[in-house]
Amino acid sequence: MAAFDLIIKGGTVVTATDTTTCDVGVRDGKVAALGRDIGDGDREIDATGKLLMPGGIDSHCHIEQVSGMGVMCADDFYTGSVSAAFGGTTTIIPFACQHRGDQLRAVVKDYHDRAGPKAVIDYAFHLIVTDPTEQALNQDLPALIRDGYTSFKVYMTYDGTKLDDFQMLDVLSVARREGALTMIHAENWDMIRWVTKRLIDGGNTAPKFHAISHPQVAEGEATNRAIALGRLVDAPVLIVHVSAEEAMEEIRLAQSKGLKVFGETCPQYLFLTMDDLDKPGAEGAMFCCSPPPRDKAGQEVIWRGIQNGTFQVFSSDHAPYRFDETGKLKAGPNPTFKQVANGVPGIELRLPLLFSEGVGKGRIDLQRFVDLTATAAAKLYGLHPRKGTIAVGADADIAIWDPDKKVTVNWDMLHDNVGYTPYDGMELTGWPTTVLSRGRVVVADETLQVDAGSGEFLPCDKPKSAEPLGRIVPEVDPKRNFGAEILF
Ligand code: DUC
Ligand code: ZN
Ligand code: ZN
Repeated sequence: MAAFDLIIKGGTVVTATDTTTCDVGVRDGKVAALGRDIGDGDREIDATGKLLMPGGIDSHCHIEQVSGMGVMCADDFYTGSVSAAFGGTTTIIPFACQHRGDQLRAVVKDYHDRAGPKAVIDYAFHLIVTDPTEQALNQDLPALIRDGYTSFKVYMTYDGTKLDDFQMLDVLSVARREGALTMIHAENWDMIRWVTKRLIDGGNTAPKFHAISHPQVAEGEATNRAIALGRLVDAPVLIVHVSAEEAMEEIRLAQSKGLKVFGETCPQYLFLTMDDLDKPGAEGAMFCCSPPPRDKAGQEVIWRGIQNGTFQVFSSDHAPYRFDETGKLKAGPNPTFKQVANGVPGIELRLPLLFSEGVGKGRIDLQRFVDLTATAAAKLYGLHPRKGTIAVGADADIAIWDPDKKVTVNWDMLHDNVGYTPYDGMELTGWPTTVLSRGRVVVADETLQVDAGSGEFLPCDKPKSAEPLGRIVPEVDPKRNFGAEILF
């Protein structure tokens, strides 16, 4: 009998800390041994000349979700997870999104019903909380956190999703008490709608004005406020999809003070600019996302944040809408920018883009690449060490990369259901050619090898990232507030 179910021979194993050339033995879906001459497997993969990296974890993607404007994503859990897998991602953490009036428990059940029969790779869920009722705060959230939904996103913007500061504090204090991490969409809604009204009143309705309507100062202000709200109740926060220098600087400053403030950025802020929104007719709608892409200089700023560690995670924020009446053009062939569903696809290209432009161009090393795309997310969201690394005992979620493979991006080669890619024509070097999830070969020879529904739900642990510092601001510290009891 062979020692392993599978052995991957001769590849170079890359983790967030090391690079080693060795064989990988897989048994019962887990990495069982790393080394040379470790034995044989029932199945063998020759990975000579290839890189073995932990399968990516996409910790920010929208799948089979109805947007605030009532538009259904183009990808369901089948196309979304297949597309992720072809791009080297083996775990996704999409959102179970509460719309106002929804009960959180019912929302979670609904997403399980959608994902269970379709996902081909493993998945967890973040919650989106838009309606922090007494029931949600005191019963549903604590119970769901205990059941493995240990992170939630809140919005400071949009009429249908926005929490005010008071509600944010309510949610943050539940997160602190129960051990969950709060992800924050930080943009100042009043600034956005004030500028939007003036743009629309002036007849400036084309998609390109979307970029003008979300000024960088709106992101910077809200990021500053989000951090302050977290500080008041000593709750760690993670600022999602950061696009603007001011926001990045707020995060950096907070980190330099020792606060638990985490940052996420996405491909659209490295590879797109606001000029992409300036296309003929409604075509710019394909690039409308929030926050919007900024300018060339802004891209370099975001690269700096990736290099200096301000950003811990690089997610896709895959928010897929087709360029037709089911998606971007739901309001008609010439929508105002206000009517365009916000979001761009990116679940499949996230890793190849960062590999080619980051590692390939010498901006980051392989360790940073792995950390940004897999390891840090596993740690931040309570999936480590099962996910996010190649180590004995971890799930055998491995992407085997050909670091020299050259690819010119076009939508036909992708596996999502969006119908276009914002990255069309880009020339990339490096591509994941074989992708394993729990030791199962999911993708090989440019073909999907597994069935719909073979992905598993992953309950998340309460992450260390969410543990409070124990450093509440003096005014609410029982030792400094004349004895008043302020319950968090
Ligand atoms: N926020 C997201 O996280 N994704 C898409 C659009 C948005 O506003
Ligand atoms: Zn958002
Ligand atoms: Zn998003």
